[in-house]
Amino acid sequence: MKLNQAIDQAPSRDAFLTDVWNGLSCPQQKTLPCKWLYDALGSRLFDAITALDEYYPTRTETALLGDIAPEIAKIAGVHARIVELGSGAGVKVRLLLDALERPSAYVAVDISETALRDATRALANERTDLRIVPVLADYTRPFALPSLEGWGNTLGFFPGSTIGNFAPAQAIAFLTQLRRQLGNNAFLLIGVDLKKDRDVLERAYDDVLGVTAAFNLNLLARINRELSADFDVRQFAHKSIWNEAQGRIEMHLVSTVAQTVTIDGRAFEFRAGETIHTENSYKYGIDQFQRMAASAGWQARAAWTDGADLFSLHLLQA
Ligand code: AVI
Repeated sequence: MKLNQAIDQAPSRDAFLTDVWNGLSCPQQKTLPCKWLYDALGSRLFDAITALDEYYPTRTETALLGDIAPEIAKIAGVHARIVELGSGAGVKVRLLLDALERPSAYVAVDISETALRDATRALANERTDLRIVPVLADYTRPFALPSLEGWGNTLGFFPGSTIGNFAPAQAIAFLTQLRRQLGNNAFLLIGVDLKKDRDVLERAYDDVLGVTAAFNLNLLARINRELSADFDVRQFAHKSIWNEAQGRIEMHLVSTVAQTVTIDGRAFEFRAGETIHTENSYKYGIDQFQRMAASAGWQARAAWTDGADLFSLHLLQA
């Protein structure tokens, strides 16, 4: 087994507390950064979301990736090393690893320690030939990538349309940072959810089983667990809306009553009906995304969509 020791750049409790205090102090609209949705339970709930009937992105992208992996493998060439941002359960990367000719390394970057450990251990048991480097880090902030010698191409992999969770300006900054980190001539394979019917989108983020609601509400439960807070989670409700003007799904937590919540000794007032904005999920047309990638210095090499035009995969080159 060639599983390296995880490189630990996990965010601290202080960083979490600062984000929560700052986000809940905004007078116009309370907000919380969506990256904090992914503690151990949040990551499991997200995995459950990906299996829901209403949540089309994961199965659509996985099927599309299965179809195009041989094409990607041809372009990436022999001994490529994959760097995956937000590796999660590591399901999709197996399709790439299976298609690539003798991949030399797999660097898995994730913010969730349990997801990273479980996924890389499982993969190391299956792929004894592969060097696997887990990096525990918040990739939305500058972080160090291990230097990997060897002569294969670097193939960045950022599936799932997680790029949609950044505001457009942040997405450009992130893609620029990634281009510098991955290096000259590196490739980036990135999944991007497409614009579509409001109904389909809203159902994908408000499923009948309430899994997405639990995923969203777990953020408050996590704040209670980790930041000595006293949210009464029952007094909040999940809401998702398609914001046509901004081209994004928004997730909110609605305070159903007027209430005061204390977080590590500091009190926050909520009006009845006031919301905490917890996530944006931007959707892009093909050209629109390629223009955004170009302004971050990436060249579009190819783009693929599924038959129903639900989801796209883009291959970019630095
Ligand atoms: C991780 N990310 C791409 C998901 C999305 O679709 O924006 C997160 C998610 N939020 C609710 N459901 C899924």
